[in-house]
Amino acid sequence: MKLTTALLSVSDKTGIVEFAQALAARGIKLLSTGGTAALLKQAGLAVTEVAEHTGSPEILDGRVKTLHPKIHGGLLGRRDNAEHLATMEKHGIAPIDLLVVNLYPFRETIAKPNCSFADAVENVDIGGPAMLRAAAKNHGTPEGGVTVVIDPSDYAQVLKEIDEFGQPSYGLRLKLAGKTYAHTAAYDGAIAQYLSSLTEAEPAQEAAPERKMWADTLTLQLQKHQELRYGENPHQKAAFYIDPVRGDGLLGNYVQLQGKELSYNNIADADAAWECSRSFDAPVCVIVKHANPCGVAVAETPFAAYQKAFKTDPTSAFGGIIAFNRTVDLAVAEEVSKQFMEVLLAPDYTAEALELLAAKKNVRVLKVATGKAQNPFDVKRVGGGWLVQDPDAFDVPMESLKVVTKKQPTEQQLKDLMFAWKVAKYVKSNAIVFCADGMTMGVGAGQMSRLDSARIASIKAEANGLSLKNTAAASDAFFPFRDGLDVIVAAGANCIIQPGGSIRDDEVINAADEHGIVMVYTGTRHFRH
Ligand code: 93A
Repeated sequence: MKLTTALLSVSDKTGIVEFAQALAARGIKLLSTGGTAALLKQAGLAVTEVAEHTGSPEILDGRVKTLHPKIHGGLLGRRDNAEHLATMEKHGIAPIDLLVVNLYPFRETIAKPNCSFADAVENVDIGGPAMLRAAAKNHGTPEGGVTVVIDPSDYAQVLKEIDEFGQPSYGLRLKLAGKTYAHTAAYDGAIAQYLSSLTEAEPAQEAAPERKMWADTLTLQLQKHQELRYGENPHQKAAFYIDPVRGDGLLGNYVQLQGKELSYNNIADADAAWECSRSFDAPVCVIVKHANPCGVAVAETPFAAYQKAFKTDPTSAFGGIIAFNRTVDLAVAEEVSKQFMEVLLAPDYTAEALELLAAKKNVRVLKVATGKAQNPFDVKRVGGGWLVQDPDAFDVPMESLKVVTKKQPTEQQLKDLMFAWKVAKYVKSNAIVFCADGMTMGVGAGQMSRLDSARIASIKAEANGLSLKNTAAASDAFFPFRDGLDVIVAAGANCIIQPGGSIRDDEVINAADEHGIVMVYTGTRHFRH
């Protein structure tokens, strides 16, 4: 089948003139709506306006431009159905083989700080999605069908296949049809989300309406980034999707320089390591196993940071994910290569470091973006739904710490406490973290009782030959009783940081005073599940 007619109606006019020129050069007739037609005519192209084609003018401020049987019949009539073709002939409906549409910029409009309700509503495209859905439905059969294009980055491929086959292949038509419905679904989702975020009466006002923090409807537009060999376990199928609208996570923010394909668990752990490492300003090394840091340290250099972080728990670090917030040079690459690691993350690598790492073919080496931006929200799947929350983006400033014991902290203790607190935020609850001199000395993670997390942290420290004497300890949430604190002090800590807020705070403060240690409150907790 040869393409005869294309309809072009685009708000984002990127590349449209060149694309239309290429279509015209291939003898394809161009139909177009007002603004698009004007632009194409300006470029010297022969274009028939949709209004002229249908015999109906654009009316109602452009709200009705393409909603006409001559357009929708041209898009929907089946090319392999004699009755359809006869009906089209009878009503003077010419087939439209190629539809190029992108929609009124609804999302961009409502993202503007002063967007009025009227502006938002006028940017709800009706005719565009109707045509898109019609064309995508009629993508046809291997013999022929309608090609639908919403994304200027697909123009080149469409032209290539027209040249090769006379019309885009069935495979491409199918793919573009799927992409189109994903797009219209997300578009309508954004409108639903906007409308359901408005608090009553607002629509009548001229000013930008006030929106609820959490709309009644939430839409996520996810794009498949990569298929994974399997999920958390080999019997689970899995894929990695990115959120192109809001994505600020690891997804979409890394380049894999070498190594085996990332696995499901690699991505989850790498994300945890990356999140933690980029929350530090000083050179840091974070080693993660099963989503928990098993060694974190800051130092003058990434090399020294790694040596310290590794010492925390060399056994757990085996097969871990290692993240840096500084360039990895040859010395660091040599040092980390002494152990078995799954993934290495850093903002950059020197050429010598990469050369050395190349010998370790299996190690996945990722170059990651730095900076402190966060995902705008966290999502967690539960039976029958999703839990959605703000990310835990709060970092307590040192000035806000409240000393609750008789004993005041030294400057060094304050530094250690702040470090311990920062790390505890990235350890699964219940989290107890012992630190000294910018290094984790014992990490107790993910226990159902805070007391057990404290015990585990000290058992691990001992097993790794580290003394907890005069360390700083962080607890991600308050102590419900004094017993957890007693265990921490018995292990050797001389200062503790915790949120406070238990009904037994007095009992816990008295215990700290009794032990003659320092305790500071943050006022915020960092549960992480
Ligand atoms: O207002 S509409 O919903 N009514 C329509 O019938 C219609 N047909 C196409 N908007 C409509 N469009 C949209 O106009 C397209 O989706 C495209 O975004 C835009 C292109 O208009 P112009 O060519 O005048 O710039």
